[in-house]
Amino acid sequence: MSRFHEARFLISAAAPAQFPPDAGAEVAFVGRSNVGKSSAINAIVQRRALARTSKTPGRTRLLNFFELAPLKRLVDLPGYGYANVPQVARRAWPPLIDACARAHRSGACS
Ligand SMILES: Nc1nc2c(ncn2[C@@H]2O[C@H](COP(=O)(O)OP(=O)(O)OP(=O)(O)O)[C@@H](O)[C@H]2O)c(=O)[nH]1
Ligand SMILES: [Mg+2]
Repeated sequence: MSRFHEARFLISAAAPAQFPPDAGAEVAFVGRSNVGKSSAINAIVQRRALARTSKTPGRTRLLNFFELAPLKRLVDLPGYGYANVPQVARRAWPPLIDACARAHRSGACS
């Protein structure tokens, strides 16, 4: 039984302005495409499809924020490296991932 039975999807962000308010604790999952970032989130909350997964690299295309409990969030990021998605979408990711990393370095998140 997961400790996080109230886990819920919060928002998909395509730009830093859409990130939830920077309060509380947040853990972001960053890594190459298809390594199992979204699956790791599902394993933590013990749900099959809270975060969407796929056998094909490039499944996660936005920053998906999940709330485990009030002010405790997980963030599922698009993978870097190979991704079977249009160039125009891929070019948007590095600045988004950088913005997320900067927010995490700011100290408000952990
Ligand atoms: N063997 C094995 N396969 C796994 C594991 N975790 C995930 N997978 C599989 O790896 C594939 C990719 O999983 P995802 O969780 O979608 O990977 P991701 O890192 O979120 O991928 P992107 O969203 O493309 O960046 C799926 O087919 C999963 O079933 C694991 O621990 N072991
Ligand atoms: Mg994913």
